[in-house]
Amino acid sequence: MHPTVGSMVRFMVRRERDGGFNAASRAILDVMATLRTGDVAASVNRNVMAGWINDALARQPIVDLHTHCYAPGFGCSPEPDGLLLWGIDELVTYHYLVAEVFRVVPAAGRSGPTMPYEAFWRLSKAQQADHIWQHLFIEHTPISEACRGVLTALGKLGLDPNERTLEPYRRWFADQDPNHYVDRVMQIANVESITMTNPVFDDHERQVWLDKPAVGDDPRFEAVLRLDPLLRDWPGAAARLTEWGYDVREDRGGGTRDEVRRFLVDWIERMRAIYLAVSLPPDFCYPDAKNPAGDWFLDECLLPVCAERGLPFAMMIGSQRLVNRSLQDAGDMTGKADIRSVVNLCAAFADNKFLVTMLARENQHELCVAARKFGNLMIFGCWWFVNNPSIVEEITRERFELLGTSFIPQHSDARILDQLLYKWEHSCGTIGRVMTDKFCDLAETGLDITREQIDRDVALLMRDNFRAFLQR
Ligand code: RAT
Ligand code: ZN
Repeated sequence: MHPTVGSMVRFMVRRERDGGFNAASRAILDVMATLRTGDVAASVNRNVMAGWINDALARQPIVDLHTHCYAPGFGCSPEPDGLLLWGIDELVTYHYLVAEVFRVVPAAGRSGPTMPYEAFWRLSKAQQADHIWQHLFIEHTPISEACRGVLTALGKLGLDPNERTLEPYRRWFADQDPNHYVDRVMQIANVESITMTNPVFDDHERQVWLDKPAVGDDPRFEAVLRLDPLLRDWPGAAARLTEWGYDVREDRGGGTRDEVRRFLVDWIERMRAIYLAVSLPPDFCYPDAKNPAGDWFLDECLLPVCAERGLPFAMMIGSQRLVNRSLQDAGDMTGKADIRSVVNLCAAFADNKFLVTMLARENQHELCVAARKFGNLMIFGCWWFVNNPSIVEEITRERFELLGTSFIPQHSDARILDQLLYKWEHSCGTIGRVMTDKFCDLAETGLDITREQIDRDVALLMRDNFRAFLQR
C-alpha cells in the first residue's frame, strides 16, 4: 500500500475507535480496503479483515486429526456392532447429552420426575433419544454447547430444528445411504480427511481388522493405533498379548521387550497407523516410581518404535474415568495434570514427536509454554470439556500469543459422523473471531496484511501444521 494511503487508513481506523467516524467515511474505508485484494488495505478495516478470515476458513479443507468416526467398512449403525455411528438417534444420545439429561431428570433423590440409571440403559436407543429430546430440547431451552450442536447439524443438513418430535428426522435419515452420507457430511463440513481412533484392545474392532484386511483402505479415513491398556494396565495388557501369540512375561523378562515391539509394528502396519495414541489420567507421571511397567513400556518399547518409524505419539492427558460409573461413557471427569511429565518426555526423547492435548483448563497455559521449549511437541485441539466457545476462545488466544501459528487449534472428537457438521462450524466461528482480533492488532503496527497471508495461515492451522508434523 502506498504509505500515504496506509497512514490515512490507519488514521481513519483510529477515528472509528474514538467514535469520530461516520457512515460515509466507513464506506470509503471499505472500498479502499477491497481495492487491492492482492496485498493490502483490509489490514485495518475490521469488517473486511473478518470477511477475509472467515472466507479463508470456509474455503480451507480440514484435516481432522482425532475423531471416533469409522469408515463404513467397519459396519454402520443401526446394525448391531456397526462402528460408524450416524443419524438422529445417535446424535441425540451422544454421551455429553446423556450427562445433561440426568441434570434435569435425575436418577433419584429429588421431587418431580426421575429416571433411574438402569431404567435409562434398558431403553432402546430410540427411546433414549426421545427422552433426551423431550427434556433437553422441548421442555428446556437447548442452550448448552452439545444441544446447540445438534441444532446446528440439523440446520446444515437443511432440516428444520423446530420439530417437536424426532420422527420427521428419522424419516429423513432413513432415506440416506451411509456410504454416500459420509461424502455428503465431509463435503458440507469441508473435512478432507477423518482420522479414526482404533483401539486394538477392543475385541470387536480387533477382529474386524483381522477378518477384513482391506478395511483400512477407505481413502477418506486414516487410522490411529490406540493403546491405553499398555500404559495404564501392564498385567492386563500382557495377558492379552500372550493370548494373541506374543511371548511376553508379566515380569518383563526374557524377550518381552522385543515381542511388545513386534506387536506394535504388526499393528502399525496392519492399520497403516499415522500415529499412536493413549488417553491418560490427571495423575499420569513420567517418570513414575509407582508405575515402573509404564515407564518401561515408554522407554523400551513404544518410543523407540515411534522414533524408528517417524510416527508421533499422541497423549491426551487429564481424563478421570468413570467418577460416576452409572453414567457409563458419560461418567468421566476432568482433572489437572502435571506438565512436568510432558516436559520430561519431550526432553528425554528428542528424536520423538509428541502430539499433546490436555483436558483441564488450568493446564492450557503451561502446555503452550512447554511447546515454546520443545520443537518436538505439537499441541492440538480443545478437548471435550474445554470444547466450549468461551474456553476455545481463551485457549486459542493464548496459543496465538505464545506460539504464533505453530499449533493445531482444533480436532472434532466427533463420535457420531453428523457431529462433524457442527463441531467444525462452531470452532471455525471462534477461531475466526480470535484471528480477526489478532490480525487487526497486527495491522495496527502498520504491517500490511495480505489475503494470501491469511489463506496461508488458515491452511497451516487447519491442515498443514499437522501434515508437516507427521512427515518431519
Ligand atoms: O471426547 C470424548 O468423546 C471422550 O469420550 C473420549 O473419547 C476422548 O475423546 C478419548 O479419545 O478418550
Ligand atoms: Zn476422543
